This record gives sequence, structure tokens and C-alpha cells, in this order.
Amino acid sequence: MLKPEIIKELAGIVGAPNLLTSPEELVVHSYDATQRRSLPWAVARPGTAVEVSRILVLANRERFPVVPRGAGSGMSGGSVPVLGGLVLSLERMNRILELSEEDFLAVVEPGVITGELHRAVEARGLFYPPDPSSSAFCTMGGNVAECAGGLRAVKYGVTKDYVLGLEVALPTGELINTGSRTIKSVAGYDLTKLIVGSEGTLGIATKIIVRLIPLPESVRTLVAFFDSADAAARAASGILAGRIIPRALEFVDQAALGAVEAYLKEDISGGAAAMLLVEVDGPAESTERESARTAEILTRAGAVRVHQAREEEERRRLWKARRSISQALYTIKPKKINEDIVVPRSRVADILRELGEISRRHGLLIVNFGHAGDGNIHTNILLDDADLPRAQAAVKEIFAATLRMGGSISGEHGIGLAKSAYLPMEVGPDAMAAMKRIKQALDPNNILNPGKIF
Ligand code: 2HG
Ligand code: ZN
Repeated sequence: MLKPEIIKELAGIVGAPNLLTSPEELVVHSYDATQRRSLPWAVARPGTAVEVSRILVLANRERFPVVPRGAGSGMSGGSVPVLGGLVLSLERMNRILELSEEDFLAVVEPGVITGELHRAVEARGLFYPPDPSSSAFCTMGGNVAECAGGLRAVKYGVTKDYVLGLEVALPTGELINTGSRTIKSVAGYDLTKLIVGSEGTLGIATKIIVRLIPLPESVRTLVAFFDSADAAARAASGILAGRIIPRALEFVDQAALGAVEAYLKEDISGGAAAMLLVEVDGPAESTERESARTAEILTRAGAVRVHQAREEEERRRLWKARRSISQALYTIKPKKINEDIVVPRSRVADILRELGEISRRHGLLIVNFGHAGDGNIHTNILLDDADLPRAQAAVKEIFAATLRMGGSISGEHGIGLAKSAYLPMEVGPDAMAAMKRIKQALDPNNILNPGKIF
């Protein structure tokens, strides 16, 4: 609980209307997309970096937890106030501050919705490639905190590849600037990269400078259906082996297709066992050539049907279906454990085979979909409460198999609460200790997003 005088002090910092304590507001700020929940003691909605910094200074003085929050769409419990404390919502800091065509960059506040940044830069013929499935509602601050990946990482990389610099409120309240407005900068340690993906445990980004690139001139979207998941996975590798790097190369298995078809009430796959959704982009001539080559590779790899989506409406429908899978899976079972394992791209077919074996061995329904092009597979164990012990055993086997193949237990969702017990499986004891020393150095009182990662 926060003492009344602290509540008063917080209200003095953010303004009374932006300090929320009603039971309804506490519930609204208690959960994320993992369905984990824990009530905060209060919610503050600062409007400036200075307010963020003053809140952190107060939190250090009074030793209460501060949990930064964007849209609450995270997939690992990162914004869930598991130890209570103050949720610090960045929703009011939602301005695009600058869009520089000369320097190819945008400067945004953390509460900007990623999809809004996409629209703003694309209207100027520029492109911000990172595109999480949730881009219609997730925020740039959340993307930075988690180092969001998404649908276009296979060709363009992930959030950290685009962040040039940050203004950060450190856990002890100092406001610092990292990086710069330049492509190059090696002045000291790379604090930008340290903060990106630190899951709101090392600082709160209050301003974000991102690199932009020219908007690709044209895009072609292909969809291919297969009679087995294995054939689809091998076809995905075949595209890359053909030296084509599509901007998206997504895999969806039969159960995921069934769920999203029921959810959206439309038939997409005609009952196929797996689907690949492939998108190539670039100058018109090369896109034409690459899409023709891709169609050829898919057909040779055994696709039962390959189709190029020519109409914008069809593209939109296909992507809507892909982006809806995560929610649609709840129509099958009331709970899911969703993982975002990532393996070297050449091992996608191997890991899918292994996942099939784990699912059979434990008698669990495991659904797979995701970013086959970069090896990042969303393995979702769908379950009722009674399945939980078996599901937990399966998760451990899934991570062990992933690591055996040279992969990582989290490609883009972060460790948060969901995977903290498993992090030592991947990160050795000395590296764990080094990470903890960094946390301790920057947040000596452990007030910023405590209980996450470790
Ligand atoms: C996606 O790619 C998201 O759609 C969510 O990362 C994945 O729910 C999931 O497993
Ligand atoms: Zn994803």
C-alpha cells in the first residue's frame, strides 16, 4: 500500500486526474496478454520525462515498486505489477515529435502506437520495418522494452536494429541520453542496446529515436498450402536456400488455421495441414521476379496450392487472419502457454518434428505458428487446468530441444514472469551473475519492475 501522503505527492507530480486509485482502474492496469494478473496499489500517468524522473526519485526514497506499462499487450508478464506498487502508464506521452526526411529518422514518445508511426512515416515515403502482430495497439515504448520482433524481422531485423538513441529515466531518476541521431556512434558503452530489450528493469525510455529507410516500392504476397507441417517447413527453408529473403515468411499449422477460421468465420485454407504466408518487397522488377521464383520454389517443394494475392483486400484479409491467431487460440481451450522459441533457420523442420513428439508423449494439444523465416516459432500449449503439470513438463522439454539445436528460449516476447524460471537453462551462471550485477548497479533499491527476468 502507498501511504496517503505519498499518494498526495504523486498526485502533485502528475496532476490529480492522472493519479488513479479506483478499483476499476487498478483492475484495468493489472494484467497483460499472458492473462497473468496482480493488482497495483495505484496508477500514475505522467505527461513528461521530468515527471517520470520525479516519480522514480520518490520511489527510491520510499522504496515502492514502479512498473512501467505501454498498452499491456506484452506476452511474458513484463507489465504485470506482480509485487504491487505503482503502475507507471506511458499512454499520455504519445506524440511523434519529429520526422526527419533528411536524416531518415523519427523521434517519438513511448506511448506512440507502433501502427500510427507506420502510417505517419509511410505517408512520407519512409518505412519503419519492425511490425509486431499487435502493431494496431502496442506502443513504441513497449516495443523498445521488449525488443519486439514481429512479422518483418526475417528481412529487416528487430526493434534494436532501428533504435539510434534514447532518452531514458534511470531507476534512480536521472534522465540520460544514449546514442545519437547518427547511424554511427561508438562513444562509450552502447547503453541504447543495453536498454532495448531490458524489459523495463533498467530504465524507462521517455524519448525514442528510430532509424527509417525508404518505403519499398512494391510488395507481393503469396500464400501456399501444404499437406503436412513438415512440407511447409521444408519449403520455407527452400525459399531462403534459393537466396530469397522475403520480408515476411510465416508458418501456420492446421490447428492454428482451424482456430482462426472459426474465430473470423471464414475459410482460408480449405482444410490444408499447413500454410505459408510469404511477402517479398523491393523495386517493382525485382519483386515480380522474386515472387515468381518463390511461387516456383513453393510448388517444387510440394505445395498443394500456391496463390498470389493480387487485390489489396485479399492481402488485408490474410494478414488480419495471421495477426488474429494469438487471440483465436482461446476459442479452443480456456488457457494457453505461449512460447516464442527461436532456432537457427535451418532447424525449423527439426524443431516442429520434435514439438510433435513432445505433444504426443504428453497427450497435449500443441499448436505452432509464427515467423518461420527467422526461426521464431510460437509454440502454444492449449490447456485446461488439469493439463497444467504435463504442460510444465513439456515446456522444459521444448526449451531443452530448442537449446540443443543452438536456439534461444525467447525470440521476441521476453523473459518477464513467464520464463524467468527457465532463463538459467540458456544463460550460464556467470552470465546470470553479470546480468544481476548490471541490474544492481543501475537499480540499487530494486524498485524498477522488480520480480521480472530473474
Ligand atoms: C505473433 O506473432 C505474436 O502473433 C503472438 O508474437 C504469438 O500468441 C503468440 O504465441
Ligand atoms: Zn510473433
